Amino acid sequence: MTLTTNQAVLKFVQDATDLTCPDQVVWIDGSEAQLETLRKEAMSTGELIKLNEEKLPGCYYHRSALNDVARVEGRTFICTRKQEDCGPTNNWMAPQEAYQVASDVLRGSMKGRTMYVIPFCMGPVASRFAKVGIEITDSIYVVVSMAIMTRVGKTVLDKLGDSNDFVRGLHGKCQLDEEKRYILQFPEDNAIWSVNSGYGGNVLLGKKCFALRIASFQGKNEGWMAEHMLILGIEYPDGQKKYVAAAFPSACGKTNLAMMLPPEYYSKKGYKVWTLGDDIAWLRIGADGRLYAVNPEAGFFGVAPGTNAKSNPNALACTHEGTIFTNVALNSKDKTVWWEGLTKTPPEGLLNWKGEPHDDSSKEKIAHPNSRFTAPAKNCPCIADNWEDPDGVPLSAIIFGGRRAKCAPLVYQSRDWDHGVFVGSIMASETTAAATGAVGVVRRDPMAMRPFIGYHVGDYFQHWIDMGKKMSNPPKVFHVNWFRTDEEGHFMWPGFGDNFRVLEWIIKRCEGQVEAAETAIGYVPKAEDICLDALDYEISEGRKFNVDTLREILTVDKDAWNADISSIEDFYATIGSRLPKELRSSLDKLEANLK
Ligand code: OXD
Ligand code: MN
Repeated sequence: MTLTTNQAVLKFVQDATDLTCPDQVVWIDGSEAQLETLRKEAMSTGELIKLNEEKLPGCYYHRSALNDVARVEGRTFICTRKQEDCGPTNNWMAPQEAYQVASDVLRGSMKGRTMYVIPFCMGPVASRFAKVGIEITDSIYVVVSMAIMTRVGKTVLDKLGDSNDFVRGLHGKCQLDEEKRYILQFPEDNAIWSVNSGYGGNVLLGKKCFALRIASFQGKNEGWMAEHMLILGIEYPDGQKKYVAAAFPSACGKTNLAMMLPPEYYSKKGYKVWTLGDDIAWLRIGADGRLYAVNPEAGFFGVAPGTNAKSNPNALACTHEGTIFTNVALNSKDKTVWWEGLTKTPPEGLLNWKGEPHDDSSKEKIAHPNSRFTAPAKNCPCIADNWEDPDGVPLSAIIFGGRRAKCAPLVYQSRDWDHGVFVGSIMASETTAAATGAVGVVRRDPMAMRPFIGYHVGDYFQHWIDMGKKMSNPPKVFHVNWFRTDEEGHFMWPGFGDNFRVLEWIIKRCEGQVEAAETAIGYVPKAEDICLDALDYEISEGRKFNVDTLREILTVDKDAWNADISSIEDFYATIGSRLPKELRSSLDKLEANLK
C-alpha cells in the first residue's frame, strides 16, 4: 500500500520499480509491528541473528559480505554536470554516464525480491533544519538500520506533503560485485545511487551520502552548513550549559570525546558533559547572529573495537539494547558479541566476523577492525535532554583536531573567523603504525571533510568564509591535538576525560575570562591557565605529567611548522583559482610569522 499521493515520490518509486523489477513493493510506515515482521523475515534467511534477549534485549547480529566491509572512497563519485565543479578532492563521473552505468547494474536486479521504500527525515521532523529523503532498497538490514539512524515512516511523508524537495536514494545490493560497486552522488539532482554494496557507510544513504555530501551542497546554496562534527554540551555546577562542535579525522577519538566523562575532580563539583551527536552537525545561523547546531541523525554507527568500560562506558551502554552489530565476533554459546578491546581475553566459543570458529593460535582479528554497532541515540546515558531541540543549540566554539606528533600544540585559538577557516582548511592527521606501517605520513583532511564535501573544495572554503560574514556573533575557532609525543614516542597528554581541562579553557576564552599568548599560529594558553588539579598521569616509567610537560606541549615548534608549509602549499595548489583569497593571505601571514 502506498503511503502518499505525492506525485514526485510516486514517480520516483515507479521509475525504480520499472528499472529493478521487484516482485513486490513495501512502504515503510515506521511502526514497530512492521519492523518486527521484517526482522523475523531477515532472521529466517540468516540476514539477521537474534542475540541473547536477556543480556542484549532487542539486539541483532549481521555479517556483511567478506569483500564489503568499509566505505569505498575510490568508488565514490560526485556527479556534477561540469567536471570542474567537483574539485580535486573528489572522483568525478558525468551524470549521464553514472546513471547509465548504475542502471545497467540495477536492471532487473530485484526480480524475486522485495523493494522497500523508506521515507526518512534527517533532523527532528518538526525542525527547520530537517530534510526529507526517500531511500529505496532491497535490503532489510538497511531498513532496520535506517530505522535506528534516522526518523522513518508515515510522519515523514506527512511533513513532505506535495513537495518535490526530497533526496532520492536508490540502493540495490545487486551481486555485491566489488568491480561494479558505485556510490554515486548527484548533488544537482538531489539524488544518490548506491549499487553492489551492503556495508553501512555505503548504503545507509541518510548518513555520509546525504547528511554530508548532498547536504553540504544544499547548505552552500541555501546558506547553511553540513559538517563532519560531534556536538557536545558542558554543564557547569551552576546549571549553565555551553555547546561546542568538533571535527576530527578518523582514528582521533571523536566518539570518545562526544561521550566523555570529566575527571572525578570535576564531576564531584557538578560538571557534566552531555552528548548531542557523535558524527554529523547541521549548522544554521539564528536570529541572534549565533551559529546553531542540530544532529541530523538519531543513532550512532560506531566502531566497536577498542570500545570498553574504561575507554568509553557511555558508548558501550548505548549498545545494550535495540542495537544491530555488524562484523563483530559472535559468541555461539550465549549469543552475545565480542570485539578486540572489549575484554582482555576473548571468551570461549567465538565465531569470528567471517562466521568461522575462532582458533586461539590464529593471528587474525576476531572482530573486523571496522566492525560496527548501530545503536539508538536515546540509549546513551549522557544524551542531552535537548538533543532533539528543533532549534538546535548555540555554539560557543568550533574545534578542529588532528593527530600530530610534533606540529600542533595541545590547543590554540584562531585570531578570528577567517583565520579559523584557514586552521580548518589545513587540518591534517598522521597515519599510525597500527593502521599502515608508515608512521607519520600526513594526510590533509580539511575540516575532516575530505571524503565528504559534495562539491569543489575551494567553493566549500569560500562558503565557510561567506558564512562568517553573515554571523554577528560567530563561534570562536580552536584547534586541538591530543597526540603530541616525546622523543620515545610516548603520548605526553593523558587524553580521554582529561581533555575536559582543555574544553574548560576553550569556554573560558569564549567567555573572555582568560588571557592567551599570541604566537605565530594563533593564541596559545598560558600553562597556568589550564587546570592540572588532581591530574595524575605517567607519560613513561618514572615520568609524571606536570606543568613543565604542559609547557612543552603548548610550544609552537617552528621547524615542524616550516616543514608543514610546503605540504599546505601543495594542497592549496591543487585548488587553484577557487582558493579564497582570505586563506592565501592567512598562509602568507603564517609563513612570515614563522621566519
Ligand atoms: C564514519 C566515518 O564511519 O567517518 O563515521 O568513516
Ligand atoms: Mn564519520
